[in-house]
Amino acid sequence: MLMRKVPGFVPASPWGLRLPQKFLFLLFLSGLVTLCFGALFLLPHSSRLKRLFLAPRTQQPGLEVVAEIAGHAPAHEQEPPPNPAPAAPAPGEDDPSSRASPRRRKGGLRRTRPTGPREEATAARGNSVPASRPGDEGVSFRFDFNAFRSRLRHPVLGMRADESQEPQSRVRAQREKVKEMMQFAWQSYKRYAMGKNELRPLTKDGYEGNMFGGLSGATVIDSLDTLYLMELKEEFQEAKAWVEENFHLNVSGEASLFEVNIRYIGGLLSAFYLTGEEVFRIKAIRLGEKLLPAFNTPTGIPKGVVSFKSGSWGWATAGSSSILAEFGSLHLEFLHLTELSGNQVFAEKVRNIRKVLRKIEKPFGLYPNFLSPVSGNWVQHHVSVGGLGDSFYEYLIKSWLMSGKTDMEAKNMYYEALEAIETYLLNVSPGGLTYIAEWRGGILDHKMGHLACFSGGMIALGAEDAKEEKRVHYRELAAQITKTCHESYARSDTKLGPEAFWFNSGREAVATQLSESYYILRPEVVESYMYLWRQTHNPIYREWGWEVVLALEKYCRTEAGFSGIQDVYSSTPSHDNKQQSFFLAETLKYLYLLFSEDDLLSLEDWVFNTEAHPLPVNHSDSSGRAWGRH
Ligand code: DMJ
Repeated sequence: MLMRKVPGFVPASPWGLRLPQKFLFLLFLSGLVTLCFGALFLLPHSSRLKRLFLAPRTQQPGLEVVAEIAGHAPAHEQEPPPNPAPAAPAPGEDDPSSRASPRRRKGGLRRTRPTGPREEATAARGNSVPASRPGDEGVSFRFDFNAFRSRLRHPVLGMRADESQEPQSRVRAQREKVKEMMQFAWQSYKRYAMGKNELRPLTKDGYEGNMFGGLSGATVIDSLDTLYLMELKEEFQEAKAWVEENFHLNVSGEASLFEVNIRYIGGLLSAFYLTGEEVFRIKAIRLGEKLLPAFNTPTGIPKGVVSFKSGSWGWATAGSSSILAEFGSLHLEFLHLTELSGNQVFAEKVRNIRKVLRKIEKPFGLYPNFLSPVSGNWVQHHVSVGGLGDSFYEYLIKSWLMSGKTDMEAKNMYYEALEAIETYLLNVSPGGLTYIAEWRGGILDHKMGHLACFSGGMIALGAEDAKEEKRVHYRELAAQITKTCHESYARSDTKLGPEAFWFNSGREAVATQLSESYYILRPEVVESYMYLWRQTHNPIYREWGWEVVLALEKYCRTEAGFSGIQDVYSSTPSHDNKQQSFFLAETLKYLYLLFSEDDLLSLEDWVFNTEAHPLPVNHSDSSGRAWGRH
C-alpha cells in the first residue's frame, strides 16, 4: 500500500492504520460514496446510469420537467384539486385514461404507422427533443394524462343536466339540429373529399389550397374535437383512423405558420387532451418541430411562411414584414407543445415574441399590424381588431386564463391594449351602434370586418378579471359590439353577415360594395353569441344563434355539404363552392355550445384557441411560473 512507503508512518494494525486514522479514512470513503450517488441526480434524464440507479418517477413527468426548469415545486407536491371530476370516456370507447395509464405505456406508447423517413430525420435532428427509442416514434417524453384529467374541475362533456331534466326541450332539439348539420358536413366531406384539405360541395371534390405546405386533411384535424364533443362516435373514429394511417408529415411545401399552428397543431393538441390518444400528441409535437425554422430571424419574430422543404427559411429572401395576428397567435399552442414534449424550445420561442412586443414602442399604446422580423420595428401604422390584428389580442387574455391566472404580463398587456383600442378606435354610430374602427396612422376607417366580431366574446371573457370599476363597463361594451355584429346579419336579405360593414354616409352595419358582401361560413359572430350566452344567460343570444342556423340551412346547405355565399344581400345568392374547415372546427362547435349546458367544455377548464380548439387551463401550478412570466 502507498501508506507503507510514507516515511515515519508506523502501522498499528494489520490494515496499517491506527484507530483515529481508520475512522478518518472511513469518513472520507463514505463522503466519496455519497458524492458519487448525489452526482447521479445531476445527470441528464436520458442518461443510462441515471436510469439504472434511480427508479423513474411516475407522477406527472410532464409537469416536473416544466417545473424543474422554472425552479419551483412540481405539481404532484401540491394540494389536490378541490373538486376532481371523473374523466369522460372517449366516444365509442372505454375510459381513455386507462389507455394512457403508465402501466399500459410501459410496453411502449401507442403505435402508429411509420410516417416516413423525413419525419424520422426531423425528430433525430430534434431541436433538443429527447433522444428517440424504438417504439416511441421519437417522442420519449411522457405526459401523465391521468393526473391532468384528475385536475379538471368539470367532466369534459359536462353532466348533461339539461337532457335528463328536459328530454324534449327546445334547446335540446336545437342542439340536435346543429349536430345533424355537423354530421352532414362531415359525411359530405368524407364522401367527396376525404383526406383533402377542404370539400368543394358544388363540384363534389376536394381542394388542397396552398396554405398548408403539402399537409393534407385540414378538415379532418379541424373536425376531431367537434365530433368528439358532439358524441359523433363513429365519425370520430373515422377521423382518428385517418390521422393514424394517412396524416403524413413528410411534406416539402411552403406553409403558413399561423394556419398550420391554429388548425393542425391546435386540432391535434385538443384531440389529445380530450382523448389521451398518443397519436395526436406525437403528431402535434413532430409537426411543431417542423415549424421551428420559421423563428430563425434576427429578432426571433417568425416569418409568416415556413418552408418544409429546406427545413429552414431564408429570412432575408422572403418579404419584409410579419403580421401581428400571425406571430401573436402562437402562444397557447406552443406552451402546450412544451407541456406535452418536455422540450422548452417551443415556450422559449413564444416568450421571445412577447419580449420583443413588450419592449417596442407602441404608438399611443396601439399595436400596428406589421412588424419587421429583421429590424424589430413596425413597418406601417395600420391597427385593426379585425384581420391582421385580431387573434393577437385574443391570445393575450387567453394566455392569462390558460396560465391559471398567473401570467400577469399577458394580463397587463391585454388591458393596456384594450384601453388604447377604446380610446382611439371605438365609436358609436349616429344610429347608436357601437363599433371598433380601423386606424391608419391616426385616420379612421369607419368599418368593421366580420373577423372583428370575435371581439364581443373576447371582451366579455376578459371582463371578469378587469379592475373592479371597469367590469360592468366591459360587459356592457361586449354586449354592444355583439349587438352591432348581429345588426350586420339582421340587415341582410339572407340574415348572414357580410365580410365587412361600414358606418358612413347614413348607412350603418352594411357592406358598401359587392367585393365585401360575401359570407364564407365564418364563426366570429356566433362565437361572441356563445361567450355572451355563457356570461349572461340572456335568451337573446340563443335566439340570434338560431337565426344563423336557419340561415345556414336555407342559403348555405347544398346537396353535398355547406358552402359560402357570394352576396348576403341577395335572396338567391351564388355559392362559392367551399366548405371551409373552420366551419366544422368553429362555427358548428360554437353553435352547439350555445345550445348546451355551461359545463360542456367549461370555461373554468378550457380556453379555445382561435380556431376553437379547446386547450386546458393549467390547474397544476399555483405559483404560475410554469405558464407565466419567466
Ligand atoms: C379561422 O381560421 C380563425 O378563426 C382565424 O382566427 C380567423 N379566420 C378563420 C375564421 O374566420
